[in-house]
Amino acid sequence: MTTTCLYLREDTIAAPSTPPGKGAVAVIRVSGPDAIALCERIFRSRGPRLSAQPRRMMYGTLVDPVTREPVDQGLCVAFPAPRSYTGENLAEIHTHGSEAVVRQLLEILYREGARPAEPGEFSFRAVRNGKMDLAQAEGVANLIESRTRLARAMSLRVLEGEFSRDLARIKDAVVSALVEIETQIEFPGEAEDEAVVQHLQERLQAIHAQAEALRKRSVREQRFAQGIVVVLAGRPNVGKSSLFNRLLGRERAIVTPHPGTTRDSLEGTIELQGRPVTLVDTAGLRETREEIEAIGVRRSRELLSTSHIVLYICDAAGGLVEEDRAVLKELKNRSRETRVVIVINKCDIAGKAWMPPVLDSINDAPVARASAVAEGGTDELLPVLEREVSRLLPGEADSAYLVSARQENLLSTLMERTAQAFLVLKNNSPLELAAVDLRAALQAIAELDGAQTAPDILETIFSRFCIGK
Ligand SMILES: Nc1nc2c(ncn2[C@@H]2O[C@H](COP(=O)(O)OP(=O)(O)OP(=O)(O)O)[C@@H](O)[C@H]2O)c(=O)[nH]1
Ligand SMILES: [Mg+2]
Repeated sequence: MTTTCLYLREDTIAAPSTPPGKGAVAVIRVSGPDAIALCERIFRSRGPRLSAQPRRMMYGTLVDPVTREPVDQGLCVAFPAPRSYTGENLAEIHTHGSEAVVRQLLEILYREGARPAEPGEFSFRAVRNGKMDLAQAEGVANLIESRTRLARAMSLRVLEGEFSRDLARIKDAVVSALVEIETQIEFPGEAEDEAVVQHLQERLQAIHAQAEALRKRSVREQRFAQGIVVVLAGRPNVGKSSLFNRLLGRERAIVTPHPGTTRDSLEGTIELQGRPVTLVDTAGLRETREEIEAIGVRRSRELLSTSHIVLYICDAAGGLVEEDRAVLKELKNRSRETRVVIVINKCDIAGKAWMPPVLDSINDAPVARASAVAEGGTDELLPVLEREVSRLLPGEADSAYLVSARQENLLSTLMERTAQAFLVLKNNSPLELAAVDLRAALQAIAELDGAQTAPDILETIFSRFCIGK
């Protein structure tokens, strides 16, 4: 039986909600039709039964109902359906944070009829029972994984339903436009047609603007988990490690006048305008027979195409040479998404008034002068880097949403299809074509809010969650 089948069952599930290992407290969650009755069988307290005191913590002893052996003392609370996280009967058992206690209680629960929960199955049930939509559930997963204040705020906004409300507004507008288009298709030839079509065109333009705004507010979660990755690369001795240290604000990497100083890549994290950035210093790119350096060079090349931004450094004396152009050309072929900034370092030697020789534009990369040693040496570079970083983590962080790659793709589809529908009307093409686009837009919305998401996709989404959530 596949996991998908398990997700779709309506039985009673149980799982630890706290991470494994020792801790002050461990929490076990049980959800499903028998959840509360099951906990009543193993929880003995002096007070009333669990079901008689919903949503109130009770103190008592957890007992194996078969052997009557006490397992631990703890707290129990019942959340009868529908007022629970999952929308089903749900109970929580709070025990001492001991692996032995948790293991034994789970064994008892499974023996007494509960099934081990799949990852994210509690949240899956919350979605199934209309407690939240799929977008909100993904917000929960992102919130749990948040490592920065910004990422947390952006996930919470999704979890609280702000994203879903924006989406619902677009959905309503698309549905009513589609109804109107279909009416036009069915009853053509009325006198006021032209005005109606004109009006529809304006509406579709507005819908597209809304979809575009939502897409722009949404930032992919990977970029926050790790930060924007900025790799400093270039030939040996151009000052990569010196600039790395300068941007980092401390002497992290070794700097010497000898080419080939850096062998291995080094990472450091900074924040640029509140956005997390991981700087990576790399070994200088050159042909070498030296074994360790050669490995470093290979690693540098790999890092280039997996980074978000490359600061490609040359020095003011040498500028960009043929080898540099070859590296940048290869990079362009390997990774279309990587942004390149060309940095001309050691401008202090060339003198303040020095301007780079006209560089023919390579990969449309912006060029910034710098000096790793002079005062104000990063004044030109920093704003360029900040601009590139903010392009990747766009929007005011205060109003942005953190989304998954899947959601990002669906939002792009929504944006493209609404644009298409608008163009169909603008170009006086057959209305049927606009209807096709709008239906595709609705499909994307349905996959975003979970109204219509295929079981295998649901499985992939929820398997990202921890067990017990
Ligand atoms: N005058 C001047 N010297 C610099 C500047 N940046 C680096 N240097 C010097 O250039 C030499 C090489 O600097 P590194 O930072 O080690 O260069 P690198 O690109 O990391 O070199 P590898 O690790 O060998 O690839 C050192 O002697 C630095 O002090 C600069 O902006 N101005
Ligand atoms: Mg170096």
